Amino acid sequence: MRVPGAPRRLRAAAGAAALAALLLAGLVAAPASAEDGYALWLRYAPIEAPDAQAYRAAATQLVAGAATPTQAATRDELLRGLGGLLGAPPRLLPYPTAAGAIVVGTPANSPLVARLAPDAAQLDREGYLIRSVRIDGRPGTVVAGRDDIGVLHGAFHLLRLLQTRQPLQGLDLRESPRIKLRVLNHWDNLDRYVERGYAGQSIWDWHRLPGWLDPRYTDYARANASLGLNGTVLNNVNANAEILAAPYLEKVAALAGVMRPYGIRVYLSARFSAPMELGGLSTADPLDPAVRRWWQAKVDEVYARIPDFGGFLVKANSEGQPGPQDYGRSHADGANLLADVLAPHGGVVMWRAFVYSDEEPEDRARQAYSEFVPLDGRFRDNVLVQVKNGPVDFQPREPFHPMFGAMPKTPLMMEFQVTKEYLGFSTHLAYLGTLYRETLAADTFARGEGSTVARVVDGSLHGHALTGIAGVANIGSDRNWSGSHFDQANWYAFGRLAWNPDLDARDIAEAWVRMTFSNDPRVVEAVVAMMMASREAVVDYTGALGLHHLMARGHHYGPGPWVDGGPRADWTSVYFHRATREGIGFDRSRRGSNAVSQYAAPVAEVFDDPARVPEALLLWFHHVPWDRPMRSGRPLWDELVVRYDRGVAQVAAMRAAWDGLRDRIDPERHRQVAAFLAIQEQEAQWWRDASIAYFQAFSRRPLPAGHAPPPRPLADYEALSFPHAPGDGR
Ligand code: GCW
Repeated sequence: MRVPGAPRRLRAAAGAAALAALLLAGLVAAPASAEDGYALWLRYAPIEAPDAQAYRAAATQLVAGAATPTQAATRDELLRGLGGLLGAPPRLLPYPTAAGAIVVGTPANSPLVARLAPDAAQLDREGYLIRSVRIDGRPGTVVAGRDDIGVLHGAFHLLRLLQTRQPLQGLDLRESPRIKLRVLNHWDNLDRYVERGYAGQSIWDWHRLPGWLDPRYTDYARANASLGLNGTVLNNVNANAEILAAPYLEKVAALAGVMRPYGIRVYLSARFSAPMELGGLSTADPLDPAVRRWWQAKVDEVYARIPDFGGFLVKANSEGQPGPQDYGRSHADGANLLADVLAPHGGVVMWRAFVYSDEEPEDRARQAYSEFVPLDGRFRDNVLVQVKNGPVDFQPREPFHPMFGAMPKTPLMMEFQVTKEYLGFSTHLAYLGTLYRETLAADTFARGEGSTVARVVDGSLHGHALTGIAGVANIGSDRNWSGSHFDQANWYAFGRLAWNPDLDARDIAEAWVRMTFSNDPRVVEAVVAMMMASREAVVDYTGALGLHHLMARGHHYGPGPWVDGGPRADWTSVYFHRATREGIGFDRSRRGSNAVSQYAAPVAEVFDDPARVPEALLLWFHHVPWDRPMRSGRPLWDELVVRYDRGVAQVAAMRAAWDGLRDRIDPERHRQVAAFLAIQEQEAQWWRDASIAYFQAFSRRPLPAGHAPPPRPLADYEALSFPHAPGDGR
């Protein structure tokens, strides 16, 4: 280290001190900056020779303003990203002087961008274009948006091109988000407990806010912006009213300040009874004038602190949460009350449709539709109804929710679960890009063929400009953010699909692998193959052919097909699988609960017919005999057993594939993934054994040849208890 101008002895001392400081930083940083997963898909690892040369030539200079915090964030990200990828950052200049310049900005804030990409002024909000251009006769690249945030998104896309080794020549890309509100939902409590969270504590350190702004918040915002996400709901839908109290609003405002430069707005889950808990009112009746006044004042207070506050997410009259029905009012009355007070500020209400009656009800899968569809047309313009992807609850496989397509006058927001409550927590490798795409690509037939769920959600089917998509976050305080390296891919896939719901799950997986692990073709091929097969493996070993809700009670860890009794039938497994000596499956056909009738006619007909329903959904819609012949020619029982074993075998295959990559992946991440895959294999086997032991007591059929009987009696599996399994609701 050179310390110019200092006397020699001092210089040596300063040098030693600096060296010590560096070493110390190195010691502290080394384990952290090793491949511990913190960097997510923004690792910016050096591009290998000989490719590096071409990329360096295409990124010699950077012309980027820093007049606003967003511009500064964009410039810094490019310097950081290109610096990492190319070994040294490009020169930052006010005007290009050589070939290979990258020019970023909007036509409004950069005369050069106005000259190179005047059409950027016509882009959609948050959109961007990336184009190969000539600047004074020399080749260069322009990244332009109509607004600063668009430019930031474009910068991340440009970095992705390098990270995934795509050429920087001949570019002509134009991107805009298909869905307006692209948000994460954190089920985070104020004491940092995360409901259904498997990645440590909440990322929000409420106690130290607003004084301490953990740098992790900025990295969170960067990661989300890199995907094009633009909102985050900070607290659990099972909400504590306290989040709306002044001291917490101050903390929320501090977080909003960190998110703002990255184009991320904050939202809060509002507890419907907050006027009573915080305001001391005797009612939370949405039609009561005092209640309305309370919300009005509260919302004004929120906006005084956070002028770009996004709005409220509400879980009402669901699983014991308070709501308008407590006062004989409808979901529309409740949502509209909040919508009215938010509207003058530009805020929205995201009103959840995950409801089912407190009493012993009709088929649980039917209830949200029954309650909400009659309300179509009764919600204010700034209300979105947020619907889970399927009609029960984030199961490894569900049909698409029948509300999609059935409420043409109401913007329906998609809610996916990114955290894997039902797909093995954080230790099982299950890539959800395929699950998300399966739902988004499903055809509702609401307006004839081609009425996909994606088109309901992006507003194009029914002409809505206000549109939204939410993902229940899998983010926590764990160093690797998501509890496992592979769960980062689900955050990534959700974000990419929120931007463009028609993207291909495999392409997303491939980009993620290249950015997160390696561009080595052997790694890319093997890991993408693992990911693409992984979700189906979970379906197979937890219960295929349309079985659902078979997990253990409460914490939902491990198998529990025997779960029965307790406070309500529709929280048990037996309610959903309906196994008897004769057969298995929930009859939702016209002869049964008639849930099929909630789908548009062409879909209903297919689902209603056991011969035409996709086998993957057979037992969701039908109760059929154990010996029913399946397409494979095997009887149903044999087919189920074959699927259980196929799921376990797939996990074994993933382990073998991963082992084969030992020399091609950094040891730290390789070791953890390998250990988690071993856990997954054990647990897949456990699911398989316990489920077969249980269902065989009904089917009374032998296992097909070559399939081993469960090693232990059913009672042993039933006796297992995990009182401290993570993430339970409370
Ligand atoms: O999936 C279930 C979970 C609950 C959750 C609820 C919901 C936040 O088991 O923990 O509560 O759904 O989505 O509201």
